[in-house]
Amino acid sequence: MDQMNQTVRRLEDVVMGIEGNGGDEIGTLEEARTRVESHFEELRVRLQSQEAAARAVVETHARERLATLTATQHDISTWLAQVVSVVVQCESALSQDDARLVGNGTQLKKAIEAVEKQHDQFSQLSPEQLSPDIPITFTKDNRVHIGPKIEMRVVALGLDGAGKTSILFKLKQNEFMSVTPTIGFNVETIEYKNLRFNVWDIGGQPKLRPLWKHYFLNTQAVVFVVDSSDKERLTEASLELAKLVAEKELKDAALLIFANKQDVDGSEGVESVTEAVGASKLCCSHSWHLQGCSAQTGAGLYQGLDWLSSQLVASPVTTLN
Ligand code: G3D
Repeated sequence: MDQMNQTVRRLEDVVMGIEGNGGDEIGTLEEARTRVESHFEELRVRLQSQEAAARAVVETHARERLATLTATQHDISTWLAQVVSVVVQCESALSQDDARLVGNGTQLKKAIEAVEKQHDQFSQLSPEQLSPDIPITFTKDNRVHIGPKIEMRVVALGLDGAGKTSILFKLKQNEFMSVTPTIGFNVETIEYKNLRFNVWDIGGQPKLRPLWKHYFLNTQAVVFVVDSSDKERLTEASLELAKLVAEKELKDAALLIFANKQDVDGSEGVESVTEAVGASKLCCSHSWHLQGCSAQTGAGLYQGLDWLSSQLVASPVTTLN
């Protein structure tokens, strides 16, 4: 009976702990409610400021475009007036006698040349300039991007010989090239769907690795390349990966690990590379993905880029009129 009474008292305490005593003591339910409210209040405040920033970007974009269009309209009106005046000059020249026509010839030619030059300028207006569309894309952190392509800064890292440069060449030119080791860095731009990846391929030799951190500022994604056929160096790769994920400047960067050289006989598969480099444990603070690939055949490379774009872009390009 004692035990049962004790348990009943404890349960009463727990109920009171949850509900509060109706007086000064607030129960844990009320505390939890307050935490939920303040969490969503914070989200609302953050969303409101992100919305304000996005609106400002759109407004500025529209204002600048309208100002440019008005200036162009004005230029075209001036140009039209010049064309009319040149046409009138030409017509009156037709009724002149030959001697006067020859005398005025140089002057007329100059006027026509000036008009032709301006014509070149206006005929070069791009389809985007002649379209009212405002192509908007939202990034995952709710920033708005206007334009056909979103730029993404990516660094490609990994041990020397892992295949960074070969992957880049394959994506860039769609051909596997024999490469010379990267001494400093290569920068390549890879266009894929509505993204433009500016990729910094940084040399992976041990003496160059301390320099990697100088490339991290504003990096949105890291592509870490592992040679799946070089089992002996998987531990070394894992140590370098551990240093990368600990870098403050990369804390928000998405991490794509390419398990490269899958075409080589006897190379480690995706699961054993994941295990050997300890990816699940090391990378848990980042959004990460390990993709098997081959720079030689191209297999897996675009799946990797698809994953990267899904990490950056919240919605596909939409067009507003
Ligand atoms: P790095 O830029 O990471 O240092 P590289 O690496 O791109 O220079 O590649 C190192 C070597 O691996 C190169 O061979 C390259 O041809 C080869 N390689 C890269 N990717 C693959 C792949 O997917 N499959 C195969 N079979 N080989 C690959 P060499 O002989 O030129 O040193």
